[in-house]
Amino acid sequence: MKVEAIPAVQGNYLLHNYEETAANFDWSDIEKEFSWFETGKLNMAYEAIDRHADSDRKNKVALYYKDQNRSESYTFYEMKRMTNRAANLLKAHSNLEKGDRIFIFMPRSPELYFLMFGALKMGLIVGPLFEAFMEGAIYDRLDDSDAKAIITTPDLLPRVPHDRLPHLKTVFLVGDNIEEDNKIIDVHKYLHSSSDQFDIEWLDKEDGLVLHYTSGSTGKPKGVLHAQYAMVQQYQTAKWVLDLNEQDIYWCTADPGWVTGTAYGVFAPWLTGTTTVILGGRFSPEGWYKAIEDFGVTVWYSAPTAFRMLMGAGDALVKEFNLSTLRHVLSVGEPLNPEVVRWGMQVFKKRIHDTWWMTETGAHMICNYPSMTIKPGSMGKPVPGITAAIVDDQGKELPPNQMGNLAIKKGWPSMMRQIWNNPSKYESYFMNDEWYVSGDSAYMDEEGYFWFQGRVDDVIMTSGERVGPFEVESTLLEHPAVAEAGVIGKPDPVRGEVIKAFVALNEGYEPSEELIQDIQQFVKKGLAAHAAPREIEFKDKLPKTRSGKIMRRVLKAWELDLPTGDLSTMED
Ligand code: 6R9
Repeated sequence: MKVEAIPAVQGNYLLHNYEETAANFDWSDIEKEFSWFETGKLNMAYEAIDRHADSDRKNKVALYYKDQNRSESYTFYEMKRMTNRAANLLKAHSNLEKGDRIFIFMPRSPELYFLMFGALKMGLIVGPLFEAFMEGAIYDRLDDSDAKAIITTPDLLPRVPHDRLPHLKTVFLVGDNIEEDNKIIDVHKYLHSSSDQFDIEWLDKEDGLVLHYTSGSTGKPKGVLHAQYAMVQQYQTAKWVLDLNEQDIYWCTADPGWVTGTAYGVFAPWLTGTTTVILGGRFSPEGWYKAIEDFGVTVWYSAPTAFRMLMGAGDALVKEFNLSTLRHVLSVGEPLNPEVVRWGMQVFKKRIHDTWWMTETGAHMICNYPSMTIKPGSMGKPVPGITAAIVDDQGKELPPNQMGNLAIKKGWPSMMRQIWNNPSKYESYFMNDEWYVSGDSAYMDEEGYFWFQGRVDDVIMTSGERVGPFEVESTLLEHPAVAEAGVIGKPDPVRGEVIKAFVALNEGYEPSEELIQDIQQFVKKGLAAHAAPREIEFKDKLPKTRSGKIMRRVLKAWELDLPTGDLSTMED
């Protein structure tokens, strides 16, 4: 089902001529915009906070924080002071040194960000964790990285197996009535009395920044290490892709446990001195629309699952809020179905700009820009300075419209620098020392737009036809009864594989044989006969990661009675 292209937006966007910029751009030009251009000595926390606090942005709001109990704001100057206090506290109550790993395992709150940037000021490598992780997931990550400290809350403390982690010397606890001992430090006891002056640890460009663990299809989660230098690309894409300027109020809905919540939750907006909204607590459509209205959000970055949930909450709800400040809307994390883009045009009168990148890439790679036509269903074009291609299994570039491996020419600023403790895993990402191979399959059309097809191992072969599960899922979602869909290939003696769909229904629909047939007909008509699922199974909910990706490998494991592998990133 083709959706019409959506023309470029007229206005003051920062990447006004994609072709011209892409032809002439060199990343090293951007280094000039940083305070460290001459010295080469840098620190993310300085660039993101102190630099603005020491400028005429001093009293500009850096952070609006809101949850059920708190509603607070902090200027860049206040952030500088609070992060200095946090750095002093961490330093005084531990033996942490530059390059040591410290994990953060707590719900969103201003303290999380004070402590995170305080740790960065000390030159520590920060490992953010999802709040819903259980003991096994925490153990794997802290053990693999020999973490020396963790920041957590009394509620979450029982899930930190500190007795089994010999390197873990200090547990910083953020809460009330805390009993300290030789390991446990009460953060609130010292935070406000610590000095608000701190000597930042100056680092080299290649020194560590964050360590994000991410799950592959097999084995234990792997630790993706990013370097300080990632800031070059995070800064520039904040301008080109997020289109952030001085007046913006920016809201990224991602949790800091996910790379989106660090790179684009705080680093990118603060590197550009932009006011950032952080909303704590649980998702609710009302709460989210209200946040846009209350803060006057102008740039909003979220994910397809969230947009689909908002879609499910109905268009009438949107009308109860004043969302007129919204100027630019973006999405990341999984395929943005054309249906969702069309809905965005209807209800927000805004284009939703898809962006493709990965934990390993550290920043945006392939995106839609305000100055460019959007082809709904496409991820857009490479960020200027990035070379993307579709290559075959030998690393040879394929012509337009052929499906293959989505690859990026090695050596962009925010590229991961290590898989922690696992050099051979790191090497396995690269082909011929030239291409980083993403593990996604895609094709590029004649106009240079990239189209996502699936994870390489998710591609379905049925009766000799290659079918991308995403296309089938997108078509399924256009059926009025379907709220969520996950599609896998099921081994079949005749056809190689047949297509099986797992479907969660919208309210008001009940599973039935008629409905199965109706949905099958719908896909046959909308997409292709060979792409229609032979089997449809109804589920109340589909297995998803915390960042909203449908876990097809779990669906497949259910189907084939196989072990499901590492589930630490799965939603409850
Ligand atoms: C930032 C982030 C990376 C994987 C990636 C791909 C999927 C991300 C997407 C997308 C289709 C998009 N993905 N963005 N698929 N369209 N715009 O998501 O990092 O959690 O490491 O996931 O997510 O499969 O390979 P991460």
